[in-house]
Order: sequence, then structure tokens, then C-alpha cells
Amino acid sequence: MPCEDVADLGGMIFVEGAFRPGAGPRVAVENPATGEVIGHIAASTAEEIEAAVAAARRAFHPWAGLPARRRAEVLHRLGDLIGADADAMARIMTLEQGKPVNEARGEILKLAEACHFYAEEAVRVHGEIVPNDQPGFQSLVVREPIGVVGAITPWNYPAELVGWKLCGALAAGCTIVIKPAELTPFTALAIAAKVAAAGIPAGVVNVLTGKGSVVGQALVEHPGVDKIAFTGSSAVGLHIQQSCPQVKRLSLELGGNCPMIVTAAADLDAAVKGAARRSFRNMGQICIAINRIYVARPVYDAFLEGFARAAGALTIGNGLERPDADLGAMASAEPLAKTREHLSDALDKGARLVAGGAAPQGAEFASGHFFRPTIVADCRQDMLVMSQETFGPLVGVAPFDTLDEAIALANDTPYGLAAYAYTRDLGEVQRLSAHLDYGNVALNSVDAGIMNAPYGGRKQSGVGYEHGREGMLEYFNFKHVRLFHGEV
Ligand code: TAP
Repeated sequence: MPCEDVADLGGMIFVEGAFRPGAGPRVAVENPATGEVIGHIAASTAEEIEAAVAAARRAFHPWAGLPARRRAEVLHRLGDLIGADADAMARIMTLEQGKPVNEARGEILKLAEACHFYAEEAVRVHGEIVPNDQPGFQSLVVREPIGVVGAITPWNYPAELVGWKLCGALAAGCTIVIKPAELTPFTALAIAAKVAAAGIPAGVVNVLTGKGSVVGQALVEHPGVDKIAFTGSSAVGLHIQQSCPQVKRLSLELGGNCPMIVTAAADLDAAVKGAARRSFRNMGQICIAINRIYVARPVYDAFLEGFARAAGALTIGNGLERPDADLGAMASAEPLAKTREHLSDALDKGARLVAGGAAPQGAEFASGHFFRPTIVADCRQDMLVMSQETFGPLVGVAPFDTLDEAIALANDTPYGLAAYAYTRDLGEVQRLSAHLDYGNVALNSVDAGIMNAPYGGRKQSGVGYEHGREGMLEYFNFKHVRLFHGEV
């Protein structure tokens, strides 16, 4: 099925290897840059949820039983098909999510990369023979796929966050039922179209649309779902953990409140460039976006001056019409309202506005969810911008006097997803790497994640990993086979 426009995918669910019109009520999906309705999805019914889980259960043993090389072949084919149709898929993503087309295309290509990466990992799963405590025994430790996975994903990276789960699960031999965010369902349906074209057997991948609190929750509660792979807010992640009625494997990739430290030994130009990229990319709607920056007092003013200039230079536009804009629309009214709330809170408590602070002006921005990249300086830890995840184009900056103080401030949060620091001092590099209490630490760079390394949070930012070999191992159970053969 070509993914030329969302009209092909509207009202569809993907169950047992085929698209079918959903029976439930229709829910409108809007273009956040214009407010126009771009299409409708079906709110999946209880019968459809049952059908999808049953299809995934039936498909599990045959899929898990295939030689890993066969699973790898179809994952490679999926990656090729997605890569070849990246332009059309990117337009679908921009239509529903708001990010500029060039950036959306980059995300689709990273999804294709994930398919190829996990295709390669699939054929390198092995077990161990471990020493025994008595003669005459042999112990094998083998890995077996968990079973049916329920994947629940957010709207900020509608392709990659589906893809990491889909590819890791399929490589391991699991089957999957995907529930994408209500704001961005069409990207997931476009991926389903590629799944069908790649020849992935019926039932191995299923996509259900509808509300998280209904369809997502039904997957959480379903006894036929063996594992939930969730990415989203810490509040919903905790709710899932608490409301799961059976013992079930969970991986939870949750929110962040990510700090950056700029020491007096930093390359200041590089730090400014990194701060502008990681604070505002995707309008700050990234779990690893920089929320707060601590700058050594001797370079505080110079950093702020450069950072304000860099933020002011970022271009904003309707992502479809201006594919090369730096920033597009925010995905909905909700993160924009939270951004405004955190900004007012900071200004009320004495912060100084040094860039942005309002929506861009002009007819192009009149009906969409736009906001200028915004920096507030002289912030204190009790401001919302410093203590909560804004998930918008707003960042707070504060000075520090000693590196210990900066590290303590950076760690003063219930979250533990990603932290960044810029310094050219080797001793500082060592102290920062050792003492930042985060799952991902990027030094002199703001690209914390690569496909080949585990990506996950600690504390309230979650449990489990995606990316890397670890991202596939999340979909396995261990089995210990202890054999008495009597030979000594
Ligand atoms: P959430 O509101 O938590 O929604 C995430 C997903 O959960 C959506 O598909 C949502 O469905 C569904 N959901 C909502 N209530 C549910 C329930 N009771 N049971 C099961 N599923 C339910 O997050 P969001 O606003 O989409 O995404 C932003 C958050 O995701 C931020 O906190 C961000 O930091 C986090 N995030 C984390 C990461 C990583 S890797 N750690 C990556 C990206 C984003 P509906 O859309 O239909 O409500």
C-alpha cells in the first residue's frame, strides 16, 4: 500500500496482516500547524482489541520458531521499504506532528536503520553453558522470546518510538500489538503498510488506534499480553505499573528533566551550539531535551549572549511548506499551554527573559501551535522550568560557582534520563561522567543516543532499555536447562 496520503489510512486498523475499517467511533486528527482536520481514526472496540491480541498469540509460536535468519531477512526488507518511501512517510508525520519535513525524513531513515540494526542482532542471540556445583550435570542458559508485546507510544517521535519496540521485539521472536498516540496515529499505520509489503506473516504485527486510557489500558490489563513496552510520561508509566493486574514484564521509557553543565573550561561556541540544538529541536518536545543549564559564573554572561543569538536565529515555519525550517509547530495545544505556564512561573519568580517569550507573528502562524525558542536566565531551582519537564521550547539558565555545586543541582531531580556537559578539562570530564546520576551522559556533544548503545532512564525516568543489543534483550526470558548426564 503506498503511503501517499492519510486518506488511505483513515479509519483503518491493522490486524492479522491486513487493514480493515475499524468499527468504533471516529476521532479527528489535526494538523497542528493549521488546525485543519487531516483525517479520522477509529477508536478500537473491545472485540477488535481481542482480535488483535488473539492474532498476535496465534502468530507467536510460528514466528518464534523461524530460524533467526528468516526473521532478519524480513526486517531488512522492512528497512529497505521504509527507506525507499521516506519522503511520503515523512509528509504524513509532518501533517500530524508538526516537525519540518526534512527532520521527519531523518526520523523515518533512522527507523529504517533500526530495522537493519535489529535484523543484524537477530542472528547473534545465543546462550551459555555455565559451570555446575556437582559433577555429572550440564547447565544451559538459553534465551526465549517473551511472547506477545503490547507497545504504547507517544506523539513526539511517532516513527522511531514505534520502531525500536517493533524491531527489537520481532528480532527476538515476539509478536506485537501497537497502540500509537492519538495525536500521531497515521505514521504507525504507514509503518503497518510497510509491514504488510515486507511479507511479515499475518498477526506478527498489529496496530490498533484509539485512546490510551481505553485501548492502551486494555493491553495493559489483557492476560494475553506478556509484556508492555511503553514510552510516555512518568505519570502514565507509573499508572501502568500500578494498574497492571497480572505479573507482566514492563519496560517504561519515561519523562526527563535534563540538565546541561557548562564549565569555565568549555569550548563556549560548541556549548552554545549544543544548547540551541538540544533545547529547541522538535520544539523541545524530546524526552532528552535540555530543560535547565548551569553555567560557570566567569562565562555566564558570554554564554547567555551567544545562546540568545543562536535561539533568535532559529527559523520556524509550517513544516510542510518549509521543509528546511529549523522548527515547526508544536504537536498540540497542551504542550504549548504548559510552556506558557512554566514561562510565567519563572518570570513571576524573578527570572530574566533573554530570548523569545511569545508566539511568532504573521498569518502563517495564526492558527497553529507555535512559540518562539525561549530562554530565561537567573533561574532558581524552585521554578517549574528547573524542576519539571516542560516538553516545549523553553529553557532555564542559572550560574554556579563550583563543579560540585553544579553536579548537585543537576542531580537534584527525581528524573534520570539524560545529562549534558561541556568542558575540556580532563579532571572535570572524569568527575562529570562518574557523578551525573543519569542513564545517558553526553560530554562535549548533545547527541546522547546512538543505535548501538543502550538508551534508558533511571529513577522516575523509567526501567529497561531501547537501542543497542540491550534493546533486543528486553524481549527475552532466560531459561536454565539443567541436565544430569552422569558423566564425570
Ligand atoms: P503520555 O500522555 O504518557 O502518552 C503516551 C502513550 O500512552 C500514548 O499512546 C497514550 O495514548 C497512552 N496512554 C495514555 N493513558 C494510558 C493508559 N491509562 N494506559 C495505557 N496507555 C495510555 O505521553 P505523551 O504526552 O504522549 O508523551 C510525552 C511524554 O513522553 C514526555 O513525558 C516525554 O518525556 C516522554 N517520552 C519519553 C521518551 C523516553 S525514550 N524516555 C521518549 C519520548 C517521550 P493517547 O495518546 O491516546 O492518550
